[in-house]
Amino acid sequence: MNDRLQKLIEARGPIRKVGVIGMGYVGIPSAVLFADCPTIDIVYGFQRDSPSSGHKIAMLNRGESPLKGEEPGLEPLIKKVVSAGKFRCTPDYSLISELDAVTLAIQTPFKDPKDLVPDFGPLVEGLNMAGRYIRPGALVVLESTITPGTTAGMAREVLEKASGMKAGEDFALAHAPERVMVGRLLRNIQEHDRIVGGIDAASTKRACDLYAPILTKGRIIPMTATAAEVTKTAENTFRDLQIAAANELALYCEAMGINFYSVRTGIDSLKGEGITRAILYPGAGVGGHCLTKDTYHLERGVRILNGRLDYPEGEKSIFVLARNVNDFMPRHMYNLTLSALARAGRSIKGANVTVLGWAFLGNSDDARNTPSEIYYDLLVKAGASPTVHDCYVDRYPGVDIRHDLDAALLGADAVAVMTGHDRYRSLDAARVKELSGRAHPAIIDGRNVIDPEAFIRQGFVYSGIGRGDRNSHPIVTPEPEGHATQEVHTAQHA
Ligand code: SAJ
Repeated sequence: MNDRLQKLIEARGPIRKVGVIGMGYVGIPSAVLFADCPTIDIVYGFQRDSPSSGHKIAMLNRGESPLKGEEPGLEPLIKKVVSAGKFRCTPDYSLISELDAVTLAIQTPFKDPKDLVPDFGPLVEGLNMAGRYIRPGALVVLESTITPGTTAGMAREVLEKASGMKAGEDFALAHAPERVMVGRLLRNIQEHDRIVGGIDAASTKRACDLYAPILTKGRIIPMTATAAEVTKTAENTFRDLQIAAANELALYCEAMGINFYSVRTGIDSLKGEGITRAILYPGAGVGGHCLTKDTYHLERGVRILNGRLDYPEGEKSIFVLARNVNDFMPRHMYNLTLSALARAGRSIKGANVTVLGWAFLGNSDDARNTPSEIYYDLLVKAGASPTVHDCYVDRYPGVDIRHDLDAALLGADAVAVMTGHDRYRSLDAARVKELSGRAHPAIIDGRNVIDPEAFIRQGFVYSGIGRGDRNSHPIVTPEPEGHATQEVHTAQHA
C-alpha cells in the first residue's frame, strides 16, 4: 500500500463526514443511507441550484423526496435524517473541504444515441468541484456507469488538475458502480452485493470502509477500479446478450413454424450440477438507459485501454451483434404488422394502428430509449396512422399518448402490444373486435401477453413474436353465439 496515502487516511481515522454529488435516483438513497449510519456524523447532498433541478434542494431539506414513483421507505428515511440534522442538501460545494469522502452519482447518457459517445460533461463538472475542494486523505468515489478506464484515466486527471494533488498518494480514488432499479432503490443498495474498486490497495480499502456499513444482505466485492468498471458494463452487456439470444431463437422459431415458449420450457428444464441455461424472453425490443448503452461503454473500454485485442479482424463482437438483434425487434414488429394486415386484405398505408405501450418496461412510466418509438416512426414513414396508448406514461415530446384504452382502440385495423403492461394481459378479444369495427383486425403481440386462440376465435389475424405455430393460422369469421366458427381462408404463409 502507498505509505503516504495510508498515513493520511490513518490520521483522519474512521469516515465520519460524507458528501454525495448528484441528487438523483442513485445519489439521494445513497446519501440518506450513509446519513442513517450511526458512525457517520453528517452527509451533504450536493445539488446545483439550476432551473431544472434546484427545486430539489428545498424539497430534500423539508424531508420530501423529489423522485417520481413509489420508492418504499425513502421519504420516511429522508425525513428521519433531515430532522436528526444528519443530512442536508446544499449547492455549496465548498463544504467538500470538510469531508472524509465524497461520491459522484451523476448520469452519463449518450450525447447522441447514434454516435454512442457518452456525455461525460456533467460528470467532469462534478469531478472539478470535488477536486477543487477535497483535502489530503479524502476519498473520491465514482458511482456512475462509466467506460472502463475512466476512473484511473480521465477522472484521475481531472481530480489531480483541480486539486493539485496526486491520486493514490494525497487522496484515495475508487469506483463503486450503482446497481439500483427504480421502485426498489433503498433495497437494492442495501441488499445487492457492492463492487468496490480502487486505483490502488489503499483506495480500495478506504472505499470498502465507506460502503460496508450501508449493506444489509449485500457483501462487498473488492477489485481494481477498472475491473469494477468492466463488471458493471459487462453485467448489463450480458443481460442484453441473453435477451438477444432469446430474440434470435424466437425469430428462428417463427421461421420454422414452432412455438418459442415450448422450446423455452424445454431448454429451461435442463438443470443439474453445473448446468446453467439462463434463457430470457423475446420481445418487441430492448429500451431503457442501461442495456442500450452499457455494451458500448464496454466496447469503448477495450479501445481506450488499447490492450492488444486478439479477435477476428473486422468482425463485430457478439455483444454488438446482440445490440443489433435487439434493435431489430421493433422492425420485426413492423414486419409482422405488414404481413398481418396483408392477410386481412389491408395495406399499411392509411391503416389505423393502435400502439399499446410507450414505456420501455412493463408497468413502468419510464420511456427512455423506448422501442415503441422505433416502431411508431416506421408506421408513420409507411403512411399508417398510429394511435399510442399507455397507462403509465403521461406524456412524451411529439407523441400524443392516449390514456383511454377503448378510445385508442376505436377503428383500429391493427393493434400492436409493444409494452408488457399488466393492463394488456386482460384485453377482451370480443371488446377489442367491437371497438375496431373491423371484420378481421390484426393483433401483433410483442410481449406474449395475450391468448392467441381467444383473438383468432373472434376473427383476428394474429401474429406474435416467437409464435411460429400460430402466425399462419386460418382466419375465421365467428358465427353468432353458440355456433361453430367457420374457416373462410386457407392458411397463408405470412
Ligand atoms: N427485456 C426483454 N426480455 C427480457 C428482459 C427484458 O425484452 O427477458 C427488455 C425489456 O422489455 C426492456 C429492456 O429489455 O425494454 C430492459 O429491461 P430490464 O429488465 O433489463 O430493465 P432495465 O433496463 O431497467 O435494467 C436494469 C439494470 N439494472 C441496473 O443497471 C442497475 C439491469 O442490470 C437489471 O438486470 C435489470 O434492471 C433488472 O433485472 O431489473
